[in-house]
Amino acid sequence: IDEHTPPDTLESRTLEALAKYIKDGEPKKIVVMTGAGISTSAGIPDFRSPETGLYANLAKLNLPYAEAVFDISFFRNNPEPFYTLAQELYPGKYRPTITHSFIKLLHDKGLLLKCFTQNIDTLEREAGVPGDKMVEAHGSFAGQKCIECRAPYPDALIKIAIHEKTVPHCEACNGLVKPNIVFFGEALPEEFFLNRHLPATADLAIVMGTSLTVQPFAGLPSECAPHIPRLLINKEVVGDFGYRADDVPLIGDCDTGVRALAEACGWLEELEALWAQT
Ligand code: CNA
Repeated sequence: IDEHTPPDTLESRTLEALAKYIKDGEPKKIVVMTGAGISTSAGIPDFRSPETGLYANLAKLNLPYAEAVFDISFFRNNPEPFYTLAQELYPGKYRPTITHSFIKLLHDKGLLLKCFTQNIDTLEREAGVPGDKMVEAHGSFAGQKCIECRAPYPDALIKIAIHEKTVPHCEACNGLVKPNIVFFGEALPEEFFLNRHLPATADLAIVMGTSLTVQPFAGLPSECAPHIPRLLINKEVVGDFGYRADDVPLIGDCDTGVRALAEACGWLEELEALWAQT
């Protein structure tokens, strides 16, 4: 696709044309796909941003490679690095960003088919997006269990362990306890597989704040129907964005991008008011 290739569905590959498409009432089933980049302005570091990302700051944990901190076989033998990091990622101390509120606004307008997130911080829910509109593809910190006997472990005790940076063990079998977030080497939750056909039925896709490097999530935007517009709001071009006639890349910060889109749709005041309530 070069700049002379005409789009199929939009009038042009611009934010204005996309806003017109939305205002004309064309999309009724929007699929949103998000990653750590929508939460960085809340104060939660992502993985892969150079300098500020977690992977760039793991040297102090003495890992063989950065991803090891979230690798189930590494965790079995060496859970301390994960529990050192868990304190930084643990929900409860962060406020949703205006990007999270934008997803809630889409829901309020009856346009949100589903929000697929890779994030484990639950900020979409805290912004008011109902649980049945969410697919938390990599699980979340809501709940934890023993990796051996699968016995659930009490919330109150894991909070203490994470706060004190100690490693919690199962009360029944003394196995390691792990929050219900999906590590490398573990299966994704069933809800991901039950919903992964939805991008193919959407009439607009919005992808925000993800490097699209973790499979199978990274394949979701490619499953959208070929003629539907796909908006990318991200600091860098990712995945197969730009290869389709109706791809609109908005390269930059998510919060700035959703404000620009809301403004172009005439929703900015509503969005700011919604965010102010969070
Ligand atoms: P990633 O690989 O760290 O990529 C983040 C992407 O977002 C990169 O392309 C950045 O350029 C981009 N980005 C960062 N900040 C912004 C911003 N303000 N505006 C626009 N773009 C931005 O993260 P992914 O989510 O793609 O990787 C998947 C992993 C990260 C999942 O398994 C998550 O569980 C995991 N993770 C989640 C959190 C969280 O829950 N908040 C935090 C850190 C990592």
